[in-house]
Amino acid sequence: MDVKARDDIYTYAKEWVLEAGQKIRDVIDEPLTVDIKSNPNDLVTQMDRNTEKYFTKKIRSTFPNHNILAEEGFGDKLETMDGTVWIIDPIDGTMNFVHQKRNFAISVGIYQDGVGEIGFIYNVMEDVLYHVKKGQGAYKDDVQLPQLDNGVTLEHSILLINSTWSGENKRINHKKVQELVRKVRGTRSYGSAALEFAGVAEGILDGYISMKLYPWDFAAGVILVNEVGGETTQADGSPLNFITENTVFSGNKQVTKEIIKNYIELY
Ligand code: 2AM
Ligand code: CA
Ligand code: CA
Ligand code: CA
Repeated sequence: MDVKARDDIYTYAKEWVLEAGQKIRDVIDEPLTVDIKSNPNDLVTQMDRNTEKYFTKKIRSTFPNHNILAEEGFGDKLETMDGTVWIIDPIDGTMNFVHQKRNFAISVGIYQDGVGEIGFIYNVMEDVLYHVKKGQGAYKDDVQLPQLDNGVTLEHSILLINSTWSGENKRINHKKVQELVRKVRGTRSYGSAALEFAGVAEGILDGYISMKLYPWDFAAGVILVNEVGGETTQADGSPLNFITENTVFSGNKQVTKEIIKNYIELY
């Protein structure tokens, strides 16, 4: 992507992310309409939809040639990552948004022909913005994030792992996962994939495993983690697919290598 064009897109995107966050904070104490999607724990609110609509409207009027992939269905039906693609999760961590009124994020990743160029993860209630332009450093607000310490071993790691590994349809060796949980120093689960990626990029969490994420959950996070020298793949080590759901595995390269080699057994 041309440097001037990228700076231009970055500037608009940053302004929209911050403004969308402000709009959410403005109404955080007002009553919510909570609807159920695929199952009783899969929630969506009018703020998820309103925030997504805010982005799609801005993008379509400012960059009519760009494509949009977004969770709540106001984007485009994409079959490829050709061209400029905005991948948007208007509220990542909706359950936290509903139950806690915190610990959720706006996630925006911008890709050019499949290459991640710009990423934003905005912790709305903390007003903390993680942002990255590929090759120009990853930042938490104004502070540049250092490269990950690839010397951290599994014994000294904090691993993010959510309950998706336990699903009956997930063909993963549960015994191995138990061994892994015992091996690491500690486990965590925050309930917002985007904030979990941000924690990995910040180096305060060493690895992240989820057996089910969609492109909008990881689009920005992947760019952020790459920029600090980490890596993100599917759980078997193969590249992520941006068109469908994925198993996802992210972290410093030492930890991901060791986990994939010794602890992930997929059938
Ligand atoms: P969401 O809040 O945008 O839906 C929770 O562990 C993380 O998984 C959140 O990032 C959440 O994103 C995502 N998530 C929630 N329900 C999901 C589902 N049914 N399938 C895939 N990801 C889901
Ligand atoms: Ca959702
Ligand atoms: Ca999400
Ligand atoms: Ca969401």
